[in-house]
Amino acid sequence: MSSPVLILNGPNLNLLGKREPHIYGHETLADVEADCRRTAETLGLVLEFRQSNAEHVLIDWIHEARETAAGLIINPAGLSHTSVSLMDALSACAFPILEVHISNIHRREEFRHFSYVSRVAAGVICGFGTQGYALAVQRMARLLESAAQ
Ligand code: CA2
Repeated sequence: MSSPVLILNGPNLNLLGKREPHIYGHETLADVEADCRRTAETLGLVLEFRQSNAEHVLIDWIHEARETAAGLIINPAGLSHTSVSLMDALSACAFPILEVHISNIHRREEFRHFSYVSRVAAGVICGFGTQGYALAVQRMARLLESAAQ
């Protein structure tokens, strides 16, 4: 079986669809996972989809992914704006990394405009709502295809 694309979700994204629908919409994280799986299936990709509220758990998963994954899609949530450690873990990965934000972080508070993760990501999707995840899966398929040629 081919190596999976890992989709990681950071702190508080387990609340998606349950609070603040005016910012993040009505879809839950389970809905997002289902959407990503549908997209991945049409593209022949295998997915792993995870969420944690703990920075160290996300970092451990990134370390594990260095050995097992073909690529990584991450919504680092609030850690985007604060975590040098998450950026360092990601910078040790050889595969493509795509960053997703549901909201348009550039239209929001100043402190959300900067992301450490963007410095190590091949691309960033933000402001496309939860649809951004499936778009990132499509982009990842294209990047992996090009890398294989
Ligand atoms: O727009 C995004 O996807 C964010 O990564 C979401 C983070 C936020 O800190 C980033 O600046 C932008 C927040 C994730 C928490 O999600 C919630 C969802 C529903 C209710 C409360 C929080």
